[in-house]
Amino acid sequence: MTVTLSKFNILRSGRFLAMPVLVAGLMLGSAVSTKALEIKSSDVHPMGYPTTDAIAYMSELLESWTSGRMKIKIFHSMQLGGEKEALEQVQLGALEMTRVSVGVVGPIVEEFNAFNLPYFFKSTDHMHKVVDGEIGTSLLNKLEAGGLIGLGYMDAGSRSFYNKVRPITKVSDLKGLKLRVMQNPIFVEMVNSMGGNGLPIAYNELYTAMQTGVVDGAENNPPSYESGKHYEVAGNYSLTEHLMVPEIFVFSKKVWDGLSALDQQLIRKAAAMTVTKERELWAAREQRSLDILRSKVINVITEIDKGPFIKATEPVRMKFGGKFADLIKKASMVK
Ligand code: GTR
Repeated sequence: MTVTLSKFNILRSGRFLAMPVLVAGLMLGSAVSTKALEIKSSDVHPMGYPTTDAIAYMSELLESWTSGRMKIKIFHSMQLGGEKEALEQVQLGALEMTRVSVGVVGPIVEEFNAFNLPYFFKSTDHMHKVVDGEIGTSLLNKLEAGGLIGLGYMDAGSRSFYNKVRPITKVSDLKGLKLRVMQNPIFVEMVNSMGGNGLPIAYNELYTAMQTGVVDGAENNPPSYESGKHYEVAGNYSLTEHLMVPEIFVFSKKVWDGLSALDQQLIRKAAAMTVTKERELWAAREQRSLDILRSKVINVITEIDKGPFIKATEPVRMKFGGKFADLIKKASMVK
């Protein structure tokens, strides 16, 4: 009698009420859909990186909610090649999901290039408010026309230059340096505007390109520079923080359209929780990567006067941002 009563009390307390409701919804779901679904998802990063670990968490959520009926198989560490190819595979429906940088999404939905402009976001907080708000949501929706379902934005910090020739402390230090960029013309012009030579190369070819001297260096955030061991071949890292490009994870519309409404809902719910998880993992990893780099006596240059870098890249913002003047204005007003 006492036991029954206390159970009843627990169920009545607001804190626990959500759980039975969710479970009931999911049980209804398994009655509706019994089709097993293994979602293949690719990432250029290894396991243990915030993005891959976040997708592993998403898999755990889906598995537990559906008693193993739905799960994600992660193809990490560039097993499926670069990001441009992964996006193409997802568009074709050969791959269900991928996590890529917004940097390579510009060629599919042009407006994403607003987020790819140098020194565009004012801070991480500003970026979160833009991508999580009306602007970010409307861009995710536009992906549908390109055969992709946008599931959410993840953090990727700020990108900075590294190279094996000399430390960059001022704009003129870029002169003549061959620097790899992501495959999007905006980034080539960004490097060129600062006096360097920007070369678009896929991420999976970058380490070798630096090692063999095809390029002198590249640019990325601390976790990628550290986890990709790029410091082994390009030891001068200067925190110019010229780009704050978010990550995105997308689902194949071709596959999505064949899923039950409930499965779509479960994926959306898991995706929202995955975004939060990745951002927590990211914050911790960014600091840890900088600590690891310093412990390896990598030349991390933090004292950079960003003013001249912002000025040098103004023509790039003018040239590529002109088309999205309204979006840019709206984003700059987001508080
Ligand atoms: C990383 C990002 C990857 C990839 C890579 C690159 O920061 O997480 O998705 O875009 O940069 O430079 O290609």
